[in-house]
Amino acid sequence: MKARDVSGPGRRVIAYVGVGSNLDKPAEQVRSAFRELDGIRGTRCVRTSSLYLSSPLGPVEQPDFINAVAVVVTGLLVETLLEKLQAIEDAHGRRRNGTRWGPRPLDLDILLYGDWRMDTARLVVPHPGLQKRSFVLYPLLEVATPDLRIPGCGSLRELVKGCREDNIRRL
Ligand code: A4P
Ligand code: MG
Repeated sequence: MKARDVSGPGRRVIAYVGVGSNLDKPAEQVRSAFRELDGIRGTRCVRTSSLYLSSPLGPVEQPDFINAVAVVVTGLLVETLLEKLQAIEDAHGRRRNGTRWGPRPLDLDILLYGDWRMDTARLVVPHPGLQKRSFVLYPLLEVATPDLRIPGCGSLRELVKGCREDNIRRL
C-alpha cells in the first residue's frame, strides 16, 4: 500500500466513486446517491458525470444498468469512506445475499482514493474493474482530466483508448 497520512487536520483526498443501479428506478437511485454522498460527514460531492445506460457485465442475467461517477473530496480514511458508502447502499435496500455481480438498487465502488494503491481483504484500490469497464472509464473521463494517473495502470487517456465505447449510451 502506498500510504500517505490523511488523518491530520485539514487533510483532504480526492476520491472517485462509481455509482451503479439496475433495480427500483435506477436513474432516481443514482441521483439520490449523488446527494447522499454530499451528506457524508467530512465529505463533499464536487462533480458528477452524466448518467449512462449500460448492458450488464458478467454471468448473471439481469436488467441494464444506469452507471455514473461522482468526485468527492473527503477527510475520511478510505476504510471509513467504504463504511459510509455501504451504509448508503443499505439505506437503498441493498441485500447482501452472497450473489456476486447480481442485480442491485445501488452499488457504490471506490474507484480511486487519491494516488493510493491497496489490496486488502476488504478493499482493493484502484477498483479492479476500472481499467476495462467502459461504464466506468467514459463517465470518469467526463469528470477528470485525461492525464489522471490511475496507479498501476497509466493514464486515464491510455485506458480509454483501449476500451471500446460499445455497450453504453450516455443519457
Ligand atoms: N471491496 C473491495 N474493494 C472495493 C472498492 N474499491 N470499493 C469489497 C467498494 N468495495 C470494495 O462488494 C463486495 C465487497 O467488495 C465489499 O464488501 C467490499 O469490502 P459488493 O458491492 O458487496 O459486491 P459486488 O458489487 O457484487 O462485487 P464486486 O466485486 O464489487 O462487483 P463490481 O465490480 O461492483 O461489479 N454491469 C454494468 N453494466 N454496470 C455495473 O455497474 N456492476 C457489477 C458489479 C457487475 N456488472 C455490471 C455492473
Ligand atoms: Mg460493488
